Amino acid sequence: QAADNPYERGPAPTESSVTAVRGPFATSQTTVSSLSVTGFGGGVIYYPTSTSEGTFGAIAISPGFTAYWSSLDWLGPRLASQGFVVIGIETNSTYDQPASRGDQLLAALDYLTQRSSVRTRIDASRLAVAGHSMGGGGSLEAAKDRTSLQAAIPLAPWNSDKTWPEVRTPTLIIGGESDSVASVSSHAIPFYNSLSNTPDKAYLELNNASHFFPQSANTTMAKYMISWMKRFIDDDTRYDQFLCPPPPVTGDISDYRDTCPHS
Ligand code: 9J3
Ligand code: ZN
Repeated sequence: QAADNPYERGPAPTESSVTAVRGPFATSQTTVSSLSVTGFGGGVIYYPTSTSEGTFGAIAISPGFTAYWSSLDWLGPRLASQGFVVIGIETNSTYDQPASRGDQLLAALDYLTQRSSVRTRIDASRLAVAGHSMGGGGSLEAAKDRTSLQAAIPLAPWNSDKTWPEVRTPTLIIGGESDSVASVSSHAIPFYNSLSNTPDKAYLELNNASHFFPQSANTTMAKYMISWMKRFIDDDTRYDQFLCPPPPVTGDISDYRDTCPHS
């Protein structure tokens, strides 16, 4: 790791490394039974197998309404292999609303850093949340409730609360241009615009994508998630090249808004 940033993990990134199906770290995984935890419904932890680079930042991810972690599980190894401990959660009920999903994401982070079998592998000061749909709305709820979070990434987020001035966490919202369940005009874009106290924010819109884009492996989505998590969980400015200047609005990207340069 570089002497000037104790949080950097892994080699210098390239276009090929941030778009790869797997990053530089070999990973392991372990299932968390709902019976062994409180405040959320268990899930799966993915983590870099090696401890030779020290501790890692950690990310909790929630699925959407009626969905299970299995709907997003391609993200577990994808993110962990870049140098993060990831917990994909099950919710207490698949019908839980965004505010509850936010509380459950925070309970999962507390479990991960305080009680889980991988707790010694984690830097508990470097934590993030993400989620799909009501889980994305939940990631905004979690960031509102815990301003110490280092990054949030709502994916096709859904929430009846349209205003998020309480959030202080660097937030990347990813929306689908053709989402007819949580339309970007009623959800992702108003949420982005309302993040008035978040110095670092971005809005990535995926061309022609439906509400369910996070449920299949998506290279563009993964590239920007990895870059945002690295930049703000690890303070790793080597990833600024993928965020600022912003990508051109062409091909897979139908809109991109940002606050470059990032602080
Ligand atoms: O988590 C989601 O997929 C939320 C979208 C939804 O079904 O909202 C209807 C109330
Ligand atoms: Zn609000």
